[in-house]
Amino acid sequence: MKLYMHPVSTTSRAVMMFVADEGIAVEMQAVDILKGEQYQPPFIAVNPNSMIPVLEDGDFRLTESSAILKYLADKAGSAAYPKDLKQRAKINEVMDWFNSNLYRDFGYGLVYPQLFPHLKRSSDEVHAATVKWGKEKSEGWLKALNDYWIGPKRNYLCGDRVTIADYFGTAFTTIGELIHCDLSRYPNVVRWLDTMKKRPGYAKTYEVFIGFAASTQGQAFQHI
Ligand SMILES: N[C@@H](CCC(=O)N[C@@H](CS)C(=O)NCC(=O)O)C(=O)O
Repeated sequence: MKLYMHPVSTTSRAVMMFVADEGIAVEMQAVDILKGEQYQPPFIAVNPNSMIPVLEDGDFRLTESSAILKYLADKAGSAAYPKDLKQRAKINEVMDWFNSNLYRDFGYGLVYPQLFPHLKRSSDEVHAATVKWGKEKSEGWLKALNDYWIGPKRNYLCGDRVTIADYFGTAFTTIGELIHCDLSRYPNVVRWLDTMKKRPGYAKTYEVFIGFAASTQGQAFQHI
């Protein structure tokens, strides 16, 4: 199998860390999204959406990080995506929550427009309003993540065992590190991230991401 990815990409990191932890044999094919390789014809032929990650398994091709994680977990028979209907439904629920709520406002609202020139808005006024909206909405989602989805008792999002939702959610929640967010007012989130960062696949998967975050230190960001 082959994964089109970039080590800084949020949605790639979700899949990469799971693959690393589970020891799934996947060849990594980097797509330089920081230089616009996703908009060039060779990659558009792979994914007309110009986005990573993309998984290839023989002639089977799959986009969407959530779908890729579920496919890989099922293919590997991983305990991180149990077959029980209700357990699985709760994992799907929280993954949908991250993908549609937190990612939209934290990633595409607050963080990405401040970091990536092609996502900066066309006027200063629109840009500032986008970032302000993203910040306010992200604060609400992070509070929900802290108080409801994780809460004071759970070690992982869906109970006491790691699931694919945790790999997915970790990738999205760590986006804030790129603009040096301080999540200390969300202690359950910090505790859960600390737990995830102790997993075997974290250091290798996040190495380039951590370096990228270090390179933005000292820049003036609107952040939490
Ligand atoms: N819904 C997609 C979103 C993928 C996505 O946002 N990918 C980003 C990297 S994290 C990307 O490829 N961005 C390219 C661009 O913005 O030009 C998924 O979950 O896979």
